[in-house]
Amino acid sequence: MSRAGRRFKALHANNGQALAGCDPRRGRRVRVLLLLCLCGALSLAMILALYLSAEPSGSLLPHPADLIKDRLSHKPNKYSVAQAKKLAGQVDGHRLWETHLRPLLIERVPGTTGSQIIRQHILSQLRSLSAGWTLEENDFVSSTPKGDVTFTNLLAVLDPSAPRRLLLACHHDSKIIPADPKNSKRVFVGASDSAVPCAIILELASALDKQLKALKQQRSAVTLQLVFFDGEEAFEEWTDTDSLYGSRHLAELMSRTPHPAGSTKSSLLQAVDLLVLLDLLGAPEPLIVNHFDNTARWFDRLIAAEKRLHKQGLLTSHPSEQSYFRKDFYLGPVQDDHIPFLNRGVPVLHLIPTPFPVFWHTLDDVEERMHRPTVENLTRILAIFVAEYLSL
Ligand code: 1BN
Ligand code: ZN
Repeated sequence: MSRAGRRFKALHANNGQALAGCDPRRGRRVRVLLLLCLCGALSLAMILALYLSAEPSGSLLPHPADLIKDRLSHKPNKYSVAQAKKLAGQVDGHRLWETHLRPLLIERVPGTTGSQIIRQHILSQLRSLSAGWTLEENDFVSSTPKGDVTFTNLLAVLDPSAPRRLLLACHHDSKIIPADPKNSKRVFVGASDSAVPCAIILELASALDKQLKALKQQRSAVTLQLVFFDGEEAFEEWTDTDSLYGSRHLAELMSRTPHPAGSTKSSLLQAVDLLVLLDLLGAPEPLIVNHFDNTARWFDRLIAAEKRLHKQGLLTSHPSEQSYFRKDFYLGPVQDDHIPFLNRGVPVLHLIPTPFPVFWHTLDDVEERMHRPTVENLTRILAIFVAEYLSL
């Protein structure tokens, strides 16, 4: 017999001797125990493997289906009379007009110096706040009837890592409209289209600054994002390709940006609870209707805020409790920056007056045609809406 064979035989014999010396029932119990230990170790290994193969930072990340569920079940924090009064009082009409709006009232055609000036103004206003916005200049080049143009969307997010976002948006570009042939200084400044909406959003950020700072510190599940689109206007005739340059670019970009970072399941677009788009605001007596059934309950919050502020005497030049936000008529949908988002399933509130102001796309869309009390009232209503949505 070889040495190896002898060794095997010896070991086998020893083993046999050891076992033979024990109680056979005890041997069975030891084997069962060993089997149970093995099963336990295998289960632990499988759990560990599943954990490691899951999304980065673990299985606590939201699933798209959960995001939709959370969005649909989202409850606003309905404010008391005293809270509404305090919030409305934080809106400063003078700051809105003098600080935010005035510098925007210049020509702002994409790719021009005017555009660069007003973008710096928007960014510097947001930088001056204490909430700590994360700012981004989203540049891209697109082919237009006037050749290749560089566009820049401006994005401001309070907490980029929050699972969900409320988006407030407007467009910062102005349409190319020839100056008055009799007075070359009379150029198109698009006061309602859309300098005033941009100023309203800046004033909301200023008025709610303290509360937004606290919201960020709480690491709330829903955060606020501000979007100032470039290139909403057509360079020539409005077509699918000559219009909405910035919103088409951003909706596409957000749809292919994983969110949270590294996720393979959900995108930044799916993180959008609601897109609130402001356009053509500033003229007196705007009639703003609800365009979408799936956001009707949010439109109702605007109606409720308008009624409440009216009853409290916190709106000026406001004849009846339901003057602006109306459910009693409808003139049809309007093309605008919400379309690329709507087409991808994002819930939208489109806050645009219908009919349009009479001076729409004319050189008369100027500061003098704007109605300061209306702009201030709309900002107060929106302040309540945003504060209730985010539970500020
Ligand atoms: C809104 C403000 N729009 C342009 N400036 C969009 C629009 C374009 C709406 C053409 C209707 C017709
Ligand atoms: Zn326009």
